[in-house]
Amino acid sequence: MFPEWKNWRHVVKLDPDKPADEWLVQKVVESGTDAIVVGGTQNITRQNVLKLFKLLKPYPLPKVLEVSTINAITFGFDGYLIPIVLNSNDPRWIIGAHKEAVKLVGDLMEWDEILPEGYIILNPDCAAAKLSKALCPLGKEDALAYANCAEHLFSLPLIYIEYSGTFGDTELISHIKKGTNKAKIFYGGGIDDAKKAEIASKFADTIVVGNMIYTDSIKNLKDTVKAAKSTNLEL
Ligand code: 1GP
Repeated sequence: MFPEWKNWRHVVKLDPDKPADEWLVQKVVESGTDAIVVGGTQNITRQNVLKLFKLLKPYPLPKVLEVSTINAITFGFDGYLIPIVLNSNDPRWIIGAHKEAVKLVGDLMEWDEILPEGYIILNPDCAAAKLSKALCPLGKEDALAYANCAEHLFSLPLIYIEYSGTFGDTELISHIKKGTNKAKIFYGGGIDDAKKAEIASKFADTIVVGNMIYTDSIKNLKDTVKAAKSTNLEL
């Protein structure tokens, strides 16, 4: 079963392409974050995913793999997130790669370990936007329309507002949160201190921190967790 995820307020995303060691993993685990997502866009190989998995294995925290390439699927995680890039201009990232993966390894897949996520990528400069040819930037009405398609047409349980590398437009995030009801809203991008974590946690069910782990800002990690957990959603 995919771990219980709907009450997660704070998640750390670890990139297999970036250096990690026991010290870093311990910092992440001790921060009090709700879960660890292993995922990235560039140079994701089975080897570097496995390396991270081994470092994380001793800890009981939920560990899920966000699958961006079939070549790096590694068994043993507690669950698997499957991104569907709603605003991609290339069907490969909406259904093409997924269909190929299911054709190849569908027989081995435990479907109840899988959680699909509807991505809306909003920072045109991030690697995922370039790779998926994301149609962005977007106005808040277009972004909400994608989110509404995700929940009402495709019944996706999770919408991921992705600003990777930069802090997003909080009015847009709030607009999506207020205009959706069934899907949970994940937000990621540019969070590196408690203030940004607090602001994002007002509008997103779950905040995702990534890059700060690999910079000096890791010293703020615990505070981002505290901020996320002590902030109420503004509805
Ligand atoms: C990346 O949304 C996450 O997929 C987090 O973004 O690296 O900017 O924190 P940052």
